[in-house]
Amino acid sequence: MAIDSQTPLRIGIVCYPSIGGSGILATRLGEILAKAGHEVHFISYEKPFHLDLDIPGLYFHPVVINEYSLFKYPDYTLPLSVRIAEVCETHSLDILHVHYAVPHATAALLARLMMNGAKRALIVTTLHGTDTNLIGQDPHYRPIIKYSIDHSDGVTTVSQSLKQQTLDTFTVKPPIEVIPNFHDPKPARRKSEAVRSELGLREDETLTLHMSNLRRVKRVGDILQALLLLKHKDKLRLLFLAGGNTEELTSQVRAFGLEDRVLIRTDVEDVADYIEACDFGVYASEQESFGLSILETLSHGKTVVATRTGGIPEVIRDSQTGFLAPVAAPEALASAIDRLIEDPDLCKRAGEAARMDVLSRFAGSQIRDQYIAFYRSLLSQHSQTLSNAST
Ligand code: GMT
Repeated sequence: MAIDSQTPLRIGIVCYPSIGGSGILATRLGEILAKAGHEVHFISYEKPFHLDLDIPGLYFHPVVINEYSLFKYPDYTLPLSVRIAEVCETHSLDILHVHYAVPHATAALLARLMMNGAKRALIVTTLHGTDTNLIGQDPHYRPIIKYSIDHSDGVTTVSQSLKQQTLDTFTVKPPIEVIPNFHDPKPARRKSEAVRSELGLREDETLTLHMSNLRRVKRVGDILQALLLLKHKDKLRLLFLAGGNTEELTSQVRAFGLEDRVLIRTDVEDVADYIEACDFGVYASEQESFGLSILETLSHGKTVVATRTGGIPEVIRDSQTGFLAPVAAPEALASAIDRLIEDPDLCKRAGEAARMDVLSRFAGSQIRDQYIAFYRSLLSQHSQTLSNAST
């Protein structure tokens, strides 16, 4: 059956449910697709963090993983593919949108093999970075990543930079569509003064914020070194909203003698409260396909000092909405931070420009419509191919 431009779609979403850019993005996308009247089915080993199942048209299908002593290593891809096939058949999905080629697109392709005869959901694979710049470099995974990308019906990347990296890494067959991430800021629940007082900030202190799952690629040590190099070190406090293991960060802070300058919070749910309470953000990643935390910071009207790498220059307009520095150059980070401490008006102006820029380029409704248009164009090409084959 041909799907006209008004028919609501039935969409499956496969993502990692944990806190992390790709899972957050997939969750928010599913929610706004459901709010726009589409039927959305999440498939994962756990309910994605923050997924609001009270939204009509939104469903969650858990993947059950049993352990067998025969398997030395627990397997996820096979039960995931069985679940995908079940959900595709039971709910007649039009689109299966998988976040990551491996293992999600691979499982979707296996599911397709199992469903011979049933309506074929088109597989859309969104690459978030790891498939290309981490596992894509491993010869033991590379061929299956390329296979999973090549056999997807549509492929998207979250930035132009990741598209180029993907093309340089694999000679992939399907054209790649760039659809950036989005963020609609939530209002803070607490007043900034209350948050600053909870953090023990003096009135004249500037607060900068860094949010990430602390992995080596985030180079948080460079941020600490930048702090040591500041002219105005005594006026700045740095707040980490951290996921992952904070042990290494804590010992680095101690080794640098920065205990009175650095605050670390983990498992924070009311992120908006802390972003609203800060003056600007700071990010020192070595590689970042997009930088969803940066976008989140900018969306609250806070400018950002960050490294010029990957997709970051597509998110930040240098010297307008934020300030870019080379990777692994703490002195450049320090001079950008000093400038913002010295010139609070510049900090506020750049933050306001950032808020407006996010609204005009990265609003949820705009990016949702880009995905819907992409899904519909694939469906219409597919029905054209079927009708050509039958004549
Ligand atoms: O980098 C992370 O901490 C998480 C990772 C993920 O897989 O969720 O983030 C990747 O995807 C995000 C959403 O598209 C991007 O905003 C991040 O830039 C990207 N991380 C890297 O490229 C290192």
